Amino acid sequence: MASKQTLVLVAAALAVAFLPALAAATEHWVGDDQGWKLGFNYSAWAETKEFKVGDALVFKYMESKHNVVELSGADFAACNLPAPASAKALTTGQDQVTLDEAGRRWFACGVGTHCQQGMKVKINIVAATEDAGAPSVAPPPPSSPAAKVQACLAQAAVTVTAVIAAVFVF
Ligand SMILES: *[C@@H]1O[C@H](CO)[C@@H](O)[C@H](O)[C@H]1NC(C)=O
Ligand SMILES: [Cu+2]
Repeated sequence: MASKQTLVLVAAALAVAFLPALAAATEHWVGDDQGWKLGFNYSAWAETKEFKVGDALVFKYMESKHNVVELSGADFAACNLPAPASAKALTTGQDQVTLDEAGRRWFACGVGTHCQQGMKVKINIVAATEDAGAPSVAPPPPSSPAAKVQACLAQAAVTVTAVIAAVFVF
């Protein structure tokens, strides 16, 4: 019996721990449906997004035409690219980059003069918890059914945890 209660407690605790994380992680398709290409303003694109620790970037492009290189801020500004054929370039045509810590990261296309032509993007990554109160990142009010269900689940998990904890204590 005790083990059953323990299982329930563990399940509830896991639900509480992971629901917010699942809700928060976002995959940002760079350029949205336009992908990674010439003639697109990625600075303007990045300004409309919020990048949080745990999110990921996905660069989607034709691998014969472009690639992705990560640069320092100074190299980014000057479009100083790594040596050609550098192993640093991402070249699959659908490259995923996890944003695993807060700070700035700089990416560009390493082909020809694409970087000079504006095929570059600076990403500002904020801590996942730091901005919870900011209006621009507040979760939408639970108007959608999915959000309601999620809010409900989280609340239920908290309640279950509290009840079980009470059972253990008393
Ligand atoms: C891209 O957008 C940014 C921000 O909206 C703007 O400042 C910049 O001039 C644009 N660049 C080009 C090449 O249009
Ligand atoms: Cu390119």
